[in-house]
Amino acid sequence: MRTQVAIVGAGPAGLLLGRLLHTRGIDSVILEQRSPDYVLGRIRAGVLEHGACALLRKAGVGARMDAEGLVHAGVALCFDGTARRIDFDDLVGREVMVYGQTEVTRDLMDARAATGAPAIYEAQDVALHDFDRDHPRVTYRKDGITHEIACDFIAGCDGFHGVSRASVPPAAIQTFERVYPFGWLGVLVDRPPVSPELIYVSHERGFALCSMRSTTRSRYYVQCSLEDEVGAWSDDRFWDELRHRLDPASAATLQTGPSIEKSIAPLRSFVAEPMRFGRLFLAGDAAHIVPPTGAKGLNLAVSDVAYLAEALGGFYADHSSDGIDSYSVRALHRVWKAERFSWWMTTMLHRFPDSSQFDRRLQRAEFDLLMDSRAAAQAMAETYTGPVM
Ligand code: RFL
Ligand code: PHB
Repeated sequence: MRTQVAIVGAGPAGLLLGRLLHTRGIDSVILEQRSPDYVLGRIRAGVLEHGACALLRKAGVGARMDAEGLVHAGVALCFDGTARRIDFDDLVGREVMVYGQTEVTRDLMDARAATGAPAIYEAQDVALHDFDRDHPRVTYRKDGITHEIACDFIAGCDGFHGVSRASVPPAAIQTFERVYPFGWLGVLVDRPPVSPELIYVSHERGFALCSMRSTTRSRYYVQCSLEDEVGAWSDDRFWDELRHRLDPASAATLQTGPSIEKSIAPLRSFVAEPMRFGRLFLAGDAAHIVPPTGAKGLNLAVSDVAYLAEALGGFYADHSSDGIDSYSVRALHRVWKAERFSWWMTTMLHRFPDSSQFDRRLQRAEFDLLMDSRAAAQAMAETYTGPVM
């Protein structure tokens, strides 16, 4: 088989890249190691920046998001029981959309199926070859048979544990990492959210987050120990812990119920530089990870592939390599700003095992600055809602 761009991974980065290339008349083949149901079963991000929404609309995959997504004009921050609102509309005139990653992925899968463009699921042993030459190839095994795809470029959109970044010779890549000494225990529940907007909570007992997927389905998180097992957290224990950390008004109105999903995610900051190696490009979690506190993971995947599609579009339409030559620098400029924001939100709101009362007072001072200074709140709102793409 031959294609212009071989895309490894059918998460949001790979599927959206395929869609953006299609709208520019560029062929692609997507290779995914899991089944469609497995990909759709992963509960992950929930917040789309203003610019990510605009891009999905432009790519013709925004209709259901606009019909079913929830526009949020602010978030609440709660520190030791006192909750205050950050008003995005007033501060920066922009909003975010609460629309689950699962739904974005489903819309992109449906759009790809409608075009008939190939997406090969349950592809095993995907291997990348010759991306340092003019004619790269990707091989994979399906139903016991080995296949080869000849291509012009490879897009590594296969997440943090994928094969693409791992295929780069170690001497050609530099990585930067911080692993946080705690995780997030997440619960999905078919109950209306405790508040119409997200609440980010900092409490002596640890961080918590009240989010949602719809007006009837909520997503809640509490900071937990990395040693914790999901099985040790009964639903009752989870709700008790969440109530403890919330402000009194929210704790009193929280509607609890049986969890329909419960999982623990570790928190990590990670960046690989550069994001291009000859004819291989990395995009999304394959190149970088942020802790979820800033809600940036999915949004970075979207902006990476927007830049990459533009770069490849320039190559095919105008025979210009300017875009592909500047892709890595352009993407990393945005990535590091999101890394800083996600690290800052994480540091301000979580309880660290070795933290002192001095550290806690500094966290309080960060919160007070956001509440007292319009400039500080504006900087937070600008970064949370995201740049205009
Ligand atoms: P994905 O979504 O991980 O998709 C990568 C795809 O590549 C496939 N794959 C392979 N395919 C072929 N061959 C191989 N060798 C392959 N290896 C892997 C995988 O099966 C998968 O389908 O990366 P992408 O597209 O870059 O999208 C990034 C986002 O998914 C990610 O940034 C966010 O979901 C991060 N994230 C969260 N972000 C938020 O903003 N808010 C959250 O609440 C949030 N929760 C999360 C998260 C990430 C998590 N992970 C990765 C552990 C919770 C979790 C558990
Ligand atoms: C979520 O809804 O899962 C979510 C929302 C905001 C975050 C992280 C996760 O910062």
